[in-house]
Amino acid sequence: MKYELIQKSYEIAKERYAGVGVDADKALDELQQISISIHCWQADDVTGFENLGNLGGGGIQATGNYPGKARNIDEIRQDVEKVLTLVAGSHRLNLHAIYGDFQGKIVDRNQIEPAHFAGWMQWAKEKGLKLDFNSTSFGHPKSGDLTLANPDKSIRDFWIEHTQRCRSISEEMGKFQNDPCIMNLWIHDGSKDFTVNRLKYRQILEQSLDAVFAQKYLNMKDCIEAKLFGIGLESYTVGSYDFYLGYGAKKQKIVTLDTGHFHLTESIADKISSLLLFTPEIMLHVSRPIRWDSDHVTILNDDVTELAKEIVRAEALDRVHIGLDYFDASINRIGAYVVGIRATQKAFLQGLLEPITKLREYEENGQYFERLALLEEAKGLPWNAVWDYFCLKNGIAVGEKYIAEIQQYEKDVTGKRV
Ligand code: RNT
Ligand code: ZN
Repeated sequence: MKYELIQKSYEIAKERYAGVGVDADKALDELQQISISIHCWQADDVTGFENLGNLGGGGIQATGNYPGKARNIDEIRQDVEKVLTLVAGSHRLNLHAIYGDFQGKIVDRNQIEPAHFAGWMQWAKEKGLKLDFNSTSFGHPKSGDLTLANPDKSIRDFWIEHTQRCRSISEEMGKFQNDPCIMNLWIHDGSKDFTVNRLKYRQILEQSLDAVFAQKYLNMKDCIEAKLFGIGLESYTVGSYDFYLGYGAKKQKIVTLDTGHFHLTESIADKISSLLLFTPEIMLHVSRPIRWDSDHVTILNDDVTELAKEIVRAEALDRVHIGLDYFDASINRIGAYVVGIRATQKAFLQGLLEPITKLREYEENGQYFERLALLEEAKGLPWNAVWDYFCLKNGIAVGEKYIAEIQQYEKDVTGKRV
């Protein structure tokens, strides 16, 4: 599409939006400010770079064997750098503890240190990225079914030590980048079958978390992620939503909402306004569950747009951290990133372009037909012309143009990884 055409389409769209009381220029400025925390683990199917021998455990699973996955730190960085050329805005990279620079050495999880992430910090700074972090409970000889909630003190202490170290690494990252590092804590702890001591494991987890969070930090923020169930751990999840919502509200921790971690008919969007009242901030893991927590690539669907709209409606963009969490090993992984990031941005753009003043007015007047009609009409307003202009303004591929760029990268780079 020609430059002038995109520009012209935008001018027309802008006028159309002005007609329903929406300032498209302002929406563009706000979209520009939205950072997405890009998960590093789509690049290599959640493998990481430890030299410990992954013994499984953890209830998550990447499926597919599309060629070209990143095999080392340099390749992940190269892939992320490619992704950044195809998306607008300034973003963050979300690392897991298993992605440290261990230099071929065996560094167990209770031995990791900020030094193992110094290279990441330096590189991120050069690329204008901020870092976020995650402790890693899965894929380790001591993972089993229970980590922080394990009644065996030696195993539990191992994971407490790991998680404490992750917090201190996050603190160093936050200091280094002069912006708080958001550290997510998700553990898979649970049980395959009927569990009769449900309270016991939750009590243990509460105590472990208290120990983990005892140290106060200024340059990192903690968030805790609940889940409905994991593979092989279907009957009982120690860290359920009730558990973490309760813990988060009581201890003022950020609760992470992974869009794949709830019953499939549950609205994640509806949780935003409640969490905002009782917890300090919100962390999102935007994903796409198909029949279960399948971690398909995020796309622009109703779930994601509703979520984005609720955040914008609540004027909570400064209290919500937007992260992605999916891992599809069956398609081009760079493509998976770009589709998911762009979809998330489009969803927020739609939220920012919502004729909210008029909608609220209708609602307050009890004009429910009018509210419904405007919601319907708003779906068809020319948001995509605004989106194209956003891409143009940022000097990145407009529309489907990025497909060819990714194909080229596959030819030149990922396709040669065997
Ligand atoms: C698992 C959680 C968790 C992980 C990552 C790798 O169900 O969603 O966030 O996906 O930590
Ligand atoms: Zn998640």
